[in-house]
Amino acid sequence: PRTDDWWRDAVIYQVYPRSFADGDGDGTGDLAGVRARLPYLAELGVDAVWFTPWYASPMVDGGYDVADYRAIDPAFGTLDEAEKLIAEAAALGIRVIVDIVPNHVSDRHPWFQDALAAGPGSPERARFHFRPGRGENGELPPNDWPSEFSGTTWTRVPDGEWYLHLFTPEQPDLNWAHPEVRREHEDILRFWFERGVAGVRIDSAALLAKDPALPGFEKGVDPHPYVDLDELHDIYRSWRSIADEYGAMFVGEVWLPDAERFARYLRPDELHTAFNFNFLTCAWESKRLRAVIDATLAEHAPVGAPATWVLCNHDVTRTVTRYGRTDTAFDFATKAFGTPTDLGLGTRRARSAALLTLALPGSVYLYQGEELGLPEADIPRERILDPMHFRSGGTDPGRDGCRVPLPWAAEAPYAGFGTTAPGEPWLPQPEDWTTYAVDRQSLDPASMLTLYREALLIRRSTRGFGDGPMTWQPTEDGVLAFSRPQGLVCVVNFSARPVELPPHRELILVSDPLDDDGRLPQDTTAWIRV
Ligand code: TEU
Repeated sequence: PRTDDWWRDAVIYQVYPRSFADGDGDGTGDLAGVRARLPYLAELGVDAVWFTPWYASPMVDGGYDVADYRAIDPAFGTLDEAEKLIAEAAALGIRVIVDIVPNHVSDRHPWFQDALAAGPGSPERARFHFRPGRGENGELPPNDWPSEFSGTTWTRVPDGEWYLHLFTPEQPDLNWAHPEVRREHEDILRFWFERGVAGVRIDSAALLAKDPALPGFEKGVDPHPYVDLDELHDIYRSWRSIADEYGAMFVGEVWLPDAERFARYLRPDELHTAFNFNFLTCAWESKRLRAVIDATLAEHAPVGAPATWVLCNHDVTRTVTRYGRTDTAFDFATKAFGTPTDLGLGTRRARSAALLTLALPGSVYLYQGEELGLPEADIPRERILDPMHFRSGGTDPGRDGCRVPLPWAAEAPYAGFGTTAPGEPWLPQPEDWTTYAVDRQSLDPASMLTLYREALLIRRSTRGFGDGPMTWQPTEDGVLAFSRPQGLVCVVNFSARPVELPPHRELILVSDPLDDDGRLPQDTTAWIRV
């Protein structure tokens, strides 16, 4: 692999360790499982793997509640195994990205335990946001901030003080105005860079800093009391200088629809990249997608950062399910149980979207199972573990439906989730999961997996995809076409009218077969050379 700015056009595969592969047969994915499946990732052709948190954690929020940032959770393995994994991946040309969760810690983290024990006014409490309550006896929370997962953001401790948590009560927010909080995270970054990781994903990257007055929403949200505060940029500048010592990269989880504010995180001395959620949430619709692509490229160009293209992750409805719905846009607020979906249509669109995404300039994120065309699973209510579900009062299905253990082998128990011994997966796999199994798809030239393997091979071996400019070609309504360097053209037909491809073109790859007249059908993408 290239050692220079590899991340500018990389394909980065997201592993959710709990659900990727289970090496010890206890039904929970682990590092042994990942190590056993590294050849699969190499064959798929990805440049890097991003691991969602693998640290010691009570797993209240799938590991985003970290008790020790320098230890691997025992359910996943050991630090020694993580180091072996990083080395084995490197030997296959795959880089490792870890997930840092700076906004909060687990309530089991020693700092929070110390803060509880030390009491009001103590230096231990100063690392968090502890406040007296309002009302005569302090029985009301200090302000009215709503949690990211619905409900309040404040929990009261026995001595009467309240602490802030933007997510669950088991995830107390750190006070980023405290120098020890900054120092600790700089140490954690070095700890992982020293162990050979090539990059860091920054969780909830726009939420860390809070207005110290903690003004309630009744005072308005302009400026917002905790989203996108200016102080963040100073933090990321110092992080960048540490990453530069190691030649490592950052990808920020920056949920900010405003293009100008978003781009500030990507200035040359801040984060290298950030997830493009405007692309993820966009409907499958030609005009809107083109507008998002144009806005994305326009906002990245002035800061010199590459765009990222993301269709799916561990927080959102899986792509084939979303694209099979009447409303194909993604919105946390409208997520509901039992929304009808046409999986055939969704799959067709997801295939088309895969080739569109992989032809755009920048880096691409692929969430485990996306390459298998997995749908969102219906998790029986009594098996749901995601706190987002409970905190919504049971109305939101939560995120477990996109976190179901992967199917590897159609004939094996639990679809081969266990690499050495079968164990009942921590989330139930749907009945038809075996139809998506890796071994079955590997033998099927028309499978989603085969399409991804072919597309990634072509992308890697063809200069012109990934890096470099793109130019829109004139098309009819409902069709997008753009050219890349070396005469490569990507054509996407969203419309019911079949599209004639130019004569004398070489067809490189197509997401579904051309029609009998050699035209591109609806919801199909072609890569051609003219
Ligand atoms: O998600 C943060 C985030 O994206 C939320 O603010 C998002 O808006 C929310 O899911 C919907 O309201 C990250 C992780 O990706 C997620 O899995 C964690 O649960 C969360 O941080 C807390 O660490």
